[in-house]
Amino acid sequence: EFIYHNEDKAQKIWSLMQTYQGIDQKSIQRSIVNHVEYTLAMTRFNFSDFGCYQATAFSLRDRLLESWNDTNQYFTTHNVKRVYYLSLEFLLGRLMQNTLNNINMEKNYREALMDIGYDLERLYDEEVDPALGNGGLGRLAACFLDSLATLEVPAWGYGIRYDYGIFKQVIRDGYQCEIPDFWLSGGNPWEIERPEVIYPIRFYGYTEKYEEDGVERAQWKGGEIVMAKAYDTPVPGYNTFNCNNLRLWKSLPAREFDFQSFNKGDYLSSVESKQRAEYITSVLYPNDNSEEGKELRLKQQYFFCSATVRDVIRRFKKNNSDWKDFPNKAALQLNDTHPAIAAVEFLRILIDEEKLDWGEAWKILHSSFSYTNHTVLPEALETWSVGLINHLLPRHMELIYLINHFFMDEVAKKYPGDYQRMQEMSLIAEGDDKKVRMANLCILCSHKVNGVAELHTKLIQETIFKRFHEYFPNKIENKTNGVTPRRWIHCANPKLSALITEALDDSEWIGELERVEYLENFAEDEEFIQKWIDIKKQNKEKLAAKIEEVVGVKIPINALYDVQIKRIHEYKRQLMNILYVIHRYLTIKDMSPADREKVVPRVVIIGGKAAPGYHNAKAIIKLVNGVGDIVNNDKDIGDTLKVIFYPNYCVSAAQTLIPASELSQHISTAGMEASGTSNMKFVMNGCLIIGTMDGANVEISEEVGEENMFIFGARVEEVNDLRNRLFSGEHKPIDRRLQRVFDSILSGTFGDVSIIYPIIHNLMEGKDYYLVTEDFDSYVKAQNKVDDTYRDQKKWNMMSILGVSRSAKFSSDRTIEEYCESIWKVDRVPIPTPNDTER
Ligand code: B1H
Repeated sequence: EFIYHNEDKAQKIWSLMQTYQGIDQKSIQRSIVNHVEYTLAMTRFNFSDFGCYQATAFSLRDRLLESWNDTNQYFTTHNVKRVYYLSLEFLLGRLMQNTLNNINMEKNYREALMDIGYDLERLYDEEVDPALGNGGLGRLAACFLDSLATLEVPAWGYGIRYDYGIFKQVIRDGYQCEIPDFWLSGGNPWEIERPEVIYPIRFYGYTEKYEEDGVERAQWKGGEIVMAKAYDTPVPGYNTFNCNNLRLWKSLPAREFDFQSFNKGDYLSSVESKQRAEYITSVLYPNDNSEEGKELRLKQQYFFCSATVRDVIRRFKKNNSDWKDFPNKAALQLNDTHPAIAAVEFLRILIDEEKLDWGEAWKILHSSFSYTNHTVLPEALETWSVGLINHLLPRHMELIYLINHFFMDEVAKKYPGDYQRMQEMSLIAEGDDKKVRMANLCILCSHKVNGVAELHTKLIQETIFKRFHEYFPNKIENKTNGVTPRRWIHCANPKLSALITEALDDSEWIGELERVEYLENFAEDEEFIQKWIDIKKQNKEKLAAKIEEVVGVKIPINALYDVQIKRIHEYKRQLMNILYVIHRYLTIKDMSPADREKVVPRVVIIGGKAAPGYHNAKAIIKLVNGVGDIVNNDKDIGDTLKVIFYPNYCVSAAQTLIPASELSQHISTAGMEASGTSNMKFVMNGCLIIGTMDGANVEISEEVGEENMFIFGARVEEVNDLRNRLFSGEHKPIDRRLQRVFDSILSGTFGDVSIIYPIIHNLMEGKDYYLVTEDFDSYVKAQNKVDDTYRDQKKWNMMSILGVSRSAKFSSDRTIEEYCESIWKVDRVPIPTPNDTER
């Protein structure tokens, strides 16, 4: 960036660069081949598909860097307000196809590669799937990056460059096994290492108090230092020259030796302590919707927050001198409470290093930070023990106590004598092991807090954050999640994308999903419906081939493809799904051959990872595999039912599964799934939903119409009563069909009983927290309706087309526009596109 301070020098260097990369075939080929030769040092006469993938990725990175540099230069000279999205997870998925489409070069590259003997689609499959996230929360961050760049909002993502992403799941003997995912082994052509962007990060130590100009001040000292080094990944927008950035931090040992041990002659142990530094960013914690409370996790959080806050402040200071301007130049969004410590770090820097007074510092912090809550599950709400924070981050613990002290004073003034309320709102949960409640901290430090779907927001306002909602009535608001139509329609389902473009007679819908509304006019158009059916069929064929390859089971094409893919969790009720499948199997077994002919054939596909320590989730995986083994090999029922556990569900698998699905299941106990986002992706791909009135399903039903979905189950208002009744033993007897399913499981029909026994036993005793037994009857009825509807293909496809045409609300572009408007207060900044002569 510094070279631009000197205009002449910049001009000279630019003239040496001559121009941007050309978009003609020769230029594309030359840049790829140059990378084969000079970057990869492979033989130019015969390079593998993987080599060609790498060289192609490098050539794309070159192009992205042009717009990345221009974008950052422009933002800096115009001193624009930027959004910073802080997240411990970014579940990006593969980048090549998305990059090519966003910069509108897929066709050019396909032809250029074809001409030298390479097939672009095969190269796509060479890319590792970068999986630095667990599930919905991490994928949401990735969709947001795509929309932010597309909407030309100046925005950077900040996170951790884990060496190991989420584990790879393999199934052995029906059990989940976890394989470490060292995703960097083949190199990462999309990132740029920034050895010059490094920050020292302190851990442990002590605070020293001193006086300066009559003011008492504090300074954090001692402890150990670990270095944070930046790695940047360009984030191109769709159909714009703007290119944003994702900056991920890696931990490194500090360069100097620990001279104390060195002088004692203990060279080896001084090197050992350095190696510990590198562990910090080694591995992503593989829990979705639950917290482990491990010291290393807190280290990860502080490590990345400190580096990020310092980086943001450095950028601010380059162009600004008055701290009061900070909130007009930066909006920091906390993706759940995982980066909560960033707020305290920011406060510490303002007070201890920048020497601002408390009032000023608090105001700046509060006007620039905001927080998104993603769950109401108690096991996922983060708390950290006071002892641990005090040990690892002593100064931060002092500041947390100070924040709490001022806040409790305020609450006491407003509600004198209401100790119950003070206890609930305190940042500290009292007890033998005192804990800091990170959500309370985030709410206090933020000017806005948001839930991720209407129902979820209402729930946090009325339950977990009730007191805060009373206290700050305008703080908590809704921002319904969304997904990017670029990856989830255009890339994942190119044939559907082409059909929509043909029907609308232009492709602008990809950047403005509102336009798909027009498809409604085709919902009863026979010719259009036939094309619609053909596309689904081709996608099903592709999936069937994949399943045969990875699972070794041949599945029929003419069956209804029924899919539930998400992390395995009891609240998501994969168990209810498989219990129904067993019921269906037993019912078909009972039938005469003539009646079996009339059954709508189904392929039930279940996929998802269980957290490695989550025994019940693992038991459910084992059961699904056990059912598959029996059903898929039962000659009596033939092709009327197949049950597939799809291993290692991940973003790239979703891109094959979703376009091939006809029915998808979103069947969480009402009130437990904050939003769900795959439900949106399925609707966009013409898949119908069977689901409960939970999370974003509620809003999907408002948009597409309840008559176009299969909604069932207890509503959120009923859940508590039903649960209490079950637990008090007042429940009605188990449904006889369900009892038969239990009996068949317990008799060993589907393999080893011991693992699943406690779960089934509890259900029979009424210990059914997730209301599986309660919702079963209503679920069976909804499933019957699915079959009846599927028999009427015209009706089914009409519902499918209507779903797509009414899915616009669920584009993350809409979500991001709302965040920009009411939380971040940032504007679009389109950067000038280089003109044709420069090209
Ligand atoms: C969601 C998480 C989550 N909510 C803790 N909470 C984690 C909590 O590593 N941890 O400790 C990781 C993840 N993830 C999901 O967020 C919700 O369950 C979905 O309903 C929602 O759609 C998604 C995005 O908002």
